[in-house]
Amino acid sequence: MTVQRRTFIAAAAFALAGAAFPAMAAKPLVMGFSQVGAESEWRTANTVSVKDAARKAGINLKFADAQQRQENQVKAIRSFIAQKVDVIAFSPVVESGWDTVLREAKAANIPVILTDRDVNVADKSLYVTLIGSDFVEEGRRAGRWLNEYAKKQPGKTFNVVELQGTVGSAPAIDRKTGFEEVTKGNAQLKMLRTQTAEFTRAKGKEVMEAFLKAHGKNINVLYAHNDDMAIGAIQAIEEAGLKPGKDIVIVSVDGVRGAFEAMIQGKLNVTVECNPLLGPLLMQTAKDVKAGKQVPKRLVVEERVFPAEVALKEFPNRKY
Ligand code: GYE
Repeated sequence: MTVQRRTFIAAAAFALAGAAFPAMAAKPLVMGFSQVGAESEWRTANTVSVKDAARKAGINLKFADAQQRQENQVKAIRSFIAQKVDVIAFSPVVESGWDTVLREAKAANIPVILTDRDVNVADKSLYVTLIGSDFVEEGRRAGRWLNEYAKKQPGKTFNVVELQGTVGSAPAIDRKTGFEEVTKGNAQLKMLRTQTAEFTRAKGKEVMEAFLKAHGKNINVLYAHNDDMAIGAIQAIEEAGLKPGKDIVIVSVDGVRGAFEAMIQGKLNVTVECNPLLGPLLMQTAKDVKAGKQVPKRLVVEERVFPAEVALKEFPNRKY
């Protein structure tokens, strides 16, 4: 037997043992993950993705749900530091207020990976990378769709209302920015009202009811920063005796199943995709970081726009 062949067999045997007994091959990596909460269909899909991917990657996941509160996230991160986890990952509920706790993680030599939402810190070395979507681009895509829609009815003006996500969160800030950037020069569009509905169905319904009370049939378009708020608003619109998707054109973001169902029923006009299936990339990145590999500061996921016309055809392909 040649040396090469012997080395090959030894390596294969080692790989096999590693596959069969991962615990013997290496101590499993421990990840502390602080999730925002369970405010939307998107978030639920994201949580499932993270948990599944951790299991498949043999990563020991310590999962904490912050119920949409920053103070809970800070507490969870401090507890991960105290437990000396290998990696901390979290989806920050809001952008600001993270410097102190992230400095504590850095002092403890624990790398931090951001998923989904960005933070606003002066010292970018406080986290390794951000894995997630380009929310400004999502806002632009929503705005571009509306520009095209308005263009088909020249001379008509459209009164727009906006349901914003959680105040101070990256997706709410960026989806507003991107949308404004592409629609501000459009004389056909007039922003009537904009208010937060915290990314939830219940609030989406409540705030839309208030909009309808104040402006009634004068509202032509709703731009919702996520599908859940749009779905809540659809209920309010129907209860007010109007037809969602027709009397009021609705543009939203995420691309969850509920949005496809609403589009198939003709109640939602378009959804801009935001991919929640970040688990596998997160686990791979955590392993790379622990192995000392360089990872890019920003990992952006690919996304599309789904108008109602393609909803029926695309529905069976949706994974969340
Ligand atoms: O769009 C919304 C969720 O941060 C991208 O949070 C995420 C957003 C998502 O509550 O539905």
